[in-house]
Amino acid sequence: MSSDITLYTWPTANGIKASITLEELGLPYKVEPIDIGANIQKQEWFLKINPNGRIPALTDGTQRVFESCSIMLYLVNKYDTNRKISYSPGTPEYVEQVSWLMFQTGGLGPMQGQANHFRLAAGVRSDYSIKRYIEETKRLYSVVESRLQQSPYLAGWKYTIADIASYTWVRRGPQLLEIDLAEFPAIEKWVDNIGRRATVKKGADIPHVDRMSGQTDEFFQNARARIDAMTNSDKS
Ligand SMILES: N[C@@H](CCC(=O)N[C@@H](CS)C(=O)NCC(=O)O)C(=O)O
Repeated sequence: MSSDITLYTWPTANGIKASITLEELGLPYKVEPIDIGANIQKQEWFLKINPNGRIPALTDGTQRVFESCSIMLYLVNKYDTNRKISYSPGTPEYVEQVSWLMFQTGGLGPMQGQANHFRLAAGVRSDYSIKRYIEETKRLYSVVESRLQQSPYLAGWKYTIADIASYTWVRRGPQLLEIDLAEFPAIEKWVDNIGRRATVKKGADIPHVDRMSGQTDEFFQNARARIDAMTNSDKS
């Protein structure tokens, strides 16, 4: 099947969901780097592709697709005819796969995103928000842990886009938020296994950006220390 795919992206948790999916499917695609630090995603031309002004977005010929999980579903529904990383529409496993995708896009992503923001990047210190969002992130991890205690992958017995969607968030959460993965042994094993895939390694580095791939433990320690040095701004 022919494709004319351009991926507009940046190497973030949402961005790499799309590039890992494309790598898994072995599809040819062009990459248009969108530096979100320079607000390229808010430019007029980009809003025509994603009216929400965020990455990732994708075009396939004249078709535009935005929202990372929507991009993943679009790609597998159209191109994963061998069902390498997806289940067939109309099957119970497909419904399970979509349920876990929605769990990620409606829960894990937004909650961990807020935890990351308040713990590492905010302009004020809010102890209430830090506690609320880290606790909610950990609660969501415990939901993933329970599921992975029952089956090796989120949608069942096969590695699918449902795993990719949550993996891209969970792989960095512990480092960013000081979450001890020893509390979540099934997640730890699942993250290690997925992270070893050559396709995942390649997709997680698209586009390659030195300042993103060079973020070390020290970088995140410094970010947390900046917040800790502020006075808590919550009103009681
Ligand atoms: N629900 C959206 C979220 C996309 C999103 O928040 N992308 C972030 C990067 S991970 C972004 O573009 N941030 C820049 C901005 O908010 O302007 C999706 O899954 O695609």
